[in-house]
Amino acid sequence: MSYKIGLVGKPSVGKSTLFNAATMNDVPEGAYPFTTIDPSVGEAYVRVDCAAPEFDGDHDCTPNHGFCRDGVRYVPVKLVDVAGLVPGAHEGRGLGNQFLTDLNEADVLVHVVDFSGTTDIEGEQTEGHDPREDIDFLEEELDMWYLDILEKGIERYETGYHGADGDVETDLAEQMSAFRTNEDEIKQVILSLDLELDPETWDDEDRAALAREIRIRTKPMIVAANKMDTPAAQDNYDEIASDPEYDHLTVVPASAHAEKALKTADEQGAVEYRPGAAEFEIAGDVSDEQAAGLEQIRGFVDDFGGTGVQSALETALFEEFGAKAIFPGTGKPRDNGEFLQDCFILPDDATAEDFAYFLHSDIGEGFLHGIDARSGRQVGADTDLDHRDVVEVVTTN
Ligand SMILES: Nc1nc2c(ncn2[C@@H]2O[C@H](COP(=O)(O)OP(=O)(O)OP(=O)(O)O)[C@@H](O)[C@H]2O)c(=O)[nH]1
Ligand SMILES: [Mg+2]
Repeated sequence: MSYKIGLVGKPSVGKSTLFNAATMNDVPEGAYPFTTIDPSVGEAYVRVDCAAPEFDGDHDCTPNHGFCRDGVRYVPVKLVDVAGLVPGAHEGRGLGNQFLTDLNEADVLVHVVDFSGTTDIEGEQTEGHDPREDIDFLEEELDMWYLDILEKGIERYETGYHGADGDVETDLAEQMSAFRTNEDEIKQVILSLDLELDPETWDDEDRAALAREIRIRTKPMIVAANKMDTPAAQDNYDEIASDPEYDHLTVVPASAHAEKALKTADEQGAVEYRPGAAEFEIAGDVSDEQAAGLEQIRGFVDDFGGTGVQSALETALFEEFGAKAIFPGTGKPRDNGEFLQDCFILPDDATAEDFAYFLHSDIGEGFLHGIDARSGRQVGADTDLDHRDVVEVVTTN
């Protein structure tokens, strides 16, 4: 079981390029709309500082999944490259709304936006396009999609056999269950907007506000400001990052091209580059042309603390969605040399007992207490675990 991060956005913004850079896959990339039709799922990684160096003996860890490089664990997550969305997608425009459904399978979304302004709202080549339009349209498109389904839920409530005697949140939650919401959440949202629990009292604006609020709660999303290797993108980024209208969004500057180039050069031995790092070194013989290209990337990577591809995925999962990484173990290597083989991603609010259940239902049922491997202290069932905790679970069986 691993988390799924979805890449969304209009066509030609670089979703597939970012997907390839993160997963080292080779799905088609193209400067024309709808290069991607069917979604691809690949294995990407999120970085977690490895706990191994903190324990006696400084043993190397032996990851079962992913890998560890220079003290940084790369923990697998699923990345989904979805087809491009154009305005009106919720009504079937472009490739229609099939992939709106694909989006529901993602735990968190990265909205890839072309900050260079060289593609229009439909993904065709242009110049001077304002990326703000893209940010707005995608939010609106998702909101319209939610509104359609909300309206169906209201109809269901109004025409249901219970008439208007049942609870509206029950019907809405059922209609919107694909969004992974529930009655409690729907009720909370209705009340938080100062609305009554009676759809007859809601006007169009109330319904739209309700759909938007449910979307915000159930579709955590950040923006990856892509193509930041171009001067136009850097200007747009400076402007939008300081625009109060966009304060509600986390915007991570990124260059999928730079990440791909560095990873490829690392594989070829031309540079030493640890994916996501803020620096790299030229290690082998490189042609003058390659050296010039790498120096251009260096300028960008220095300014923005990396290519942004790794940080976009990590910001989405750890900050926007809310997750933490937990290592099961005692802090000592096994006799066979295995050490800190696993690093699991859990929801932000997971307790020691949740962690036990996550490992296995038998472990959860037999849970006695946990032991924090760093301090040797016992941790009770309800203790909230912290990011990067190393925990041994003690059970009755
Ligand atoms: N300068 C620059 N160009 C990029 C970058 N990432 C992608 N591109 C270019 O943008 C164009 C579109 O890239 P794709 O990855 O096919 O875009 P997409 O969002 O998957 O497009 P659809 O599949 O049509 O929705 C290609 O020409 C890429 O080379 C980047 O970081 N910098
Ligand atoms: Mg694509």
